[in-house]
Amino acid sequence: VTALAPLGQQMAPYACQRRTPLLHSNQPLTEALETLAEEAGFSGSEGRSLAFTRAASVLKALPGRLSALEELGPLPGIGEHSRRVIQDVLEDGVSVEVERVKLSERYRTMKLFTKIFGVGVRTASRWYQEGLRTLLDLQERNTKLTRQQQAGLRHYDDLNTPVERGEAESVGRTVQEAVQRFLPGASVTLAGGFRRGKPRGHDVDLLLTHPEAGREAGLLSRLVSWLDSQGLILYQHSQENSFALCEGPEPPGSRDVLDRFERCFSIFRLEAQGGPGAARGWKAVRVDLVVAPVSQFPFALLGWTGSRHFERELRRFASHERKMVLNSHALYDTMRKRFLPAASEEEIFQHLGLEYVPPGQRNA
Ligand code: 8DG
Ligand code: MN
Ligand code: MN
Repeated sequence: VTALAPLGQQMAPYACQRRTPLLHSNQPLTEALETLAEEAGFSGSEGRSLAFTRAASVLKALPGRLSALEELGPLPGIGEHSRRVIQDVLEDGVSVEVERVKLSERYRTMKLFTKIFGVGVRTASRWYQEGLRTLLDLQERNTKLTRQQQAGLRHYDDLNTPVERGEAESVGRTVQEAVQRFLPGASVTLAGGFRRGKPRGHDVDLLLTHPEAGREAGLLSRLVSWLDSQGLILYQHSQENSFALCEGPEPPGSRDVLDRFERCFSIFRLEAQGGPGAARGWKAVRVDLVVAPVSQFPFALLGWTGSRHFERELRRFASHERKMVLNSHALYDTMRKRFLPAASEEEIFQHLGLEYVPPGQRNA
């Protein structure tokens, strides 16, 4: 790319065809666009939300700092509205529209409520309509809460304090040691944002498997009971495996359904590592535990490494460009009517005819 060529000249249309590092040069622009994406999501405008997310994701993959809108050239995936926001931030340092959103009562309340573990946009929105505005309101008006939401509220501050990498590794070691008691040879892999190189995150995503097929069955419930008996679990909600590959060569269903591994959404009681929480001696940390049979492990690893936008783009690419269905269990070729097995993430990219993107470059 020469100095005169537009910065975005070589930009491929799908995020899974690009390398997106963790750190990039257009933070103020992507923050503005992601605020609007979030706000659109709060309003139930999924399409608009996706458009802002796509635009932000394109900027994250630019090789340098954008200083004028013209440098973008005719980039795919950046619409009129996003261009206007970019221009405002470039010219004035801020976008009036974004600042207005950030100050609005609705946005602030939705943010407060959706930061409760177990509260999604629909619930938060209903509470807002009912006139609730603060966490105290929820308690004083005896709002009906699920067990998960009660735990989320009880540990609100801890769960909204970022998990540091050291803490994530400590949780990983604890789980690894516990797993060895029940299933020697099983492995525990740190996925999610930490695998993409993030120094901190909102939870710890751990993927469990065993090199011999079938040995992993039943592992999760024994593991969680033991951790619980040790006083390490503050909340847990487990789900059994409901994926039936053995039912026959049915293609996976809808593209965006949650995967169906045996899994556990939990809150761990982590002994303090120093830093905030050290005075009290422990800190509540969100942990997702997922068990995959070894034949599905590469798909699970790819699916649970994220980012969410990178995953969405991989699936969109597979379906629109390759007539294949990708999820966290398998890759299915709808033309040849067969599953495409893979022993590594690299092989999945090969099946899709994509250049391999290492985890650290999936921060789309
Ligand atoms: P963060 O925790 O630091 O905020 O970032 P993250 O690690 O990228 O986000 P995440 O919300 O923990 O999601 C990690 C990946 O897990 C993401 O690519 C989506 C994937 N994932 C699934 N199924 C499910 C599911 O049922 N629930 C959640 N929360 N994530 C899932 O494949
Ligand atoms: Mn995560
Ligand atoms: Mn997670």
